[in-house]
Order: sequence, then structure tokens, then C-alpha cells
Amino acid sequence: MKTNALIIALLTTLIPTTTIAQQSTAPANARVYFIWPKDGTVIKGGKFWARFGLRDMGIAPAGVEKANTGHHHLVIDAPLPPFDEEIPADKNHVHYGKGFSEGRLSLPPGRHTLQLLFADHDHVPHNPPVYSKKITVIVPAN
Ligand SMILES: [Cu+2]
Repeated sequence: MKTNALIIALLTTLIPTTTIAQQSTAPANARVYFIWPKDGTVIKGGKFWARFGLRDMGIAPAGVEKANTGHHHLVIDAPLPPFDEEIPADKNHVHYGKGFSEGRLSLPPGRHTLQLLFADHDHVPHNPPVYSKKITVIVPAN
């Protein structure tokens, strides 16, 4: 009986209570980067098109499962989310699930950080994760 209790205790620890998302793999050289803006760009009025570059992978819309593809995510004024789960969708985490490589942004005056994080059909980052450097843009007060 004692052994059974131990086994049950072990199994309980080993079986995760939450479902862990399946991560897609990415080629080692894959890279996402900002074509524009560049780090430190001053953007009068705060409205602009951000343009995303991608190397060694392809774009596929969300929901379309295909090896070495995914879609862009823009992380605005936030740290990178966990890599082993679905990227949240809110004002700090913008999904380009239709497969776009550019997005219109409107930021209030101040300093803002932007970072790209590529993710698969389920919005889960790849393994290894493919993300850009974090850049800062400055929107001057009128
Ligand atoms: Cu997504």
C-alpha cells in the first residue's frame, strides 16, 4: 500500500496539470528584424507603418500548419511573453495572423519599445524562438 501511494504521488508530480502547447521547430539561422523603423527613430505624430523582415522562414496565415512558416507578432512596450505558450492578443501583443509583413501603428507621445516575435499556426513561438532585437522609438510631444 505504501508503494502504491508513492507511485500515485510520483505520477501526480510527473503529469502536468496544464496542457503544454506543441512547439514547431525553426531553422537555426531564421531571423526576424525591423526593416523600419530603426532603433532610435523619432516619429512625429506617432503614426507610421512598421515593416517586418524575415530570413530563412516563410509566412503562412494563422491556422495554416506548414513546416518552417509562421506569422509576425509585434510586442509593444512589453517584455517577450513565454516561448512555450500561445502569445497573448492584446494592445501590447499584436498578431499579423493574415500573413502581413507590415502594420500601421499609432503611438502616443513618449518612448516606446518594439520587438518582433515570430510564431506558428497556433500563435506559439518556434523552438528555437525567432525574435528581433528590441528597438526604441520616440514620439515627441506636439
Ligand atoms: Cu498569432
